Amino acid sequence: MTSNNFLPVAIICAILQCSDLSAQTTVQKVNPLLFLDGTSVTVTTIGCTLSNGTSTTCYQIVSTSTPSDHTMGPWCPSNISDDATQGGIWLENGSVYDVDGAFIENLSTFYNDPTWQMYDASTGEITKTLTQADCAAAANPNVGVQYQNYCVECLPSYVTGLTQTYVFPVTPVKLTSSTSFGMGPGATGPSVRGVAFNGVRFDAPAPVNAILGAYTLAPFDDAGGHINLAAGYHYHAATGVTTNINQCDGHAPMIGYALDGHGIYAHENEDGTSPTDLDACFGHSDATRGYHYHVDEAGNNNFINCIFGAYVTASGSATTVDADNDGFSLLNDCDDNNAAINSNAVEIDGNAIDENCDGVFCTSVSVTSIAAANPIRLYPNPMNGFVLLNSTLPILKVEIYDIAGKLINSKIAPQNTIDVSDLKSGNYILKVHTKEGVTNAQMIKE
Ligand SMILES: [Ca+2]
Ligand SMILES: [Ca+2]
Ligand SMILES: [Ca+2]
Ligand SMILES: [Ca+2]
Ligand SMILES: [Zn+2]
Ligand SMILES: [Zn+2]
Repeated sequence: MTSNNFLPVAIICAILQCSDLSAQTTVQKVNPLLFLDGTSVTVTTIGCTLSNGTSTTCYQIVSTSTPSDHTMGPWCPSNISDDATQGGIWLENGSVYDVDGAFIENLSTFYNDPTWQMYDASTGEITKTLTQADCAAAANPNVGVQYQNYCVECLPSYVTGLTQTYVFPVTPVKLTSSTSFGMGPGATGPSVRGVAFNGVRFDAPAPVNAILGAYTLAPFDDAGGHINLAAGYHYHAATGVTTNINQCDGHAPMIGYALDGHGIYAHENEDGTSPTDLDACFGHSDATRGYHYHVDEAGNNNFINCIFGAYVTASGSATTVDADNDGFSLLNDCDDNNAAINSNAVEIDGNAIDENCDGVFCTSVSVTSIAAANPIRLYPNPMNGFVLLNSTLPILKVEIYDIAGKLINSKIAPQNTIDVSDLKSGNYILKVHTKEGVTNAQMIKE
């Protein structure tokens, strides 16, 4: 055989798109350990059948749709004098608007329609749903005239006891063609887009036109979520409030999993750019993450457009497996086919492998502070107005120190949200006290 029989590498690569080959061959499994511990999310392993006919193993997530990493609400302000902290957001035409009192006051101008009058002109009081019956009646596209000009908010207390179940293949399978989401013309796939690490779903776009057509407004909170009586709390926009897993290479942070088991990442990379090579579903591949999605911009009331992976069509009975015999069952192992990968493994830099199953492919990421007993996650980081703390233990006290070690502020028994809007730009150390001890976390204020 002579070298004439070989096509020059450049030509082969032009045909096969060599640069994509390694990206296409990387397949990242679903990591069950990334779902936030607690009572609101339960993960089990079950047998399942995928849309391509394959029988395989799946993770089943049962969620109460109660985020443990941020508070829910507020949605509707009470008076047109209220500021943005007393209301949520509205998504219109690609932009995110604060639903403060002024937004409600100006609705007739905003939508150029004098029928909008959602407040009492003499008191400034905003007309909003006040009971579960109001919520049920007004959060309905065929809302009656009596609920026109209502700001609709359904409260968490209306949906206690509700659970949602989501099933992901442990190993995602990319198909040669995409599946459109359910509930649309010609659609066969699921309707839910994916699930955040807190167990709350990324839902189909909110039916904004029907909502507006009824002269109602059903705002989202600052995390992009609101409640309906059937689905409970759910997201329509990714605003960066839920748990982010920051990447080692500046790629957009991971925010959850799509229902086909492929990872979902934020819209923007750390430098503010967004990928330019996304397919029709909003997915692409790289050598580290394999095939994955980037969500749409928050203002578009959208996450991803379709799925390219096989989705679960039937689920079977519970399984417990420790296929690689490393002492970590599939439920607690991010790769149950490799005994060198588990929560006790040592992270190795410079590869696309998350050896220790913490969701990060390298030894250090600036925004995650790990103490042995109690990892504390801060996000967003850098932040501007507030910081959210994710701790597995109740937080007793948080102290904020400047870089010189001077105590700036101390908060006793805070909720998971701390207002840092009064801090100057710069680096700070947070000392987070729990009954198990103190964890230091670095925080950057923009
Ligand atoms: Ca194992
Ligand atoms: Ca393993
Ligand atoms: Ca890791
Ligand atoms: Ca690694
Ligand atoms: Zn909704
Ligand atoms: Zn990407």
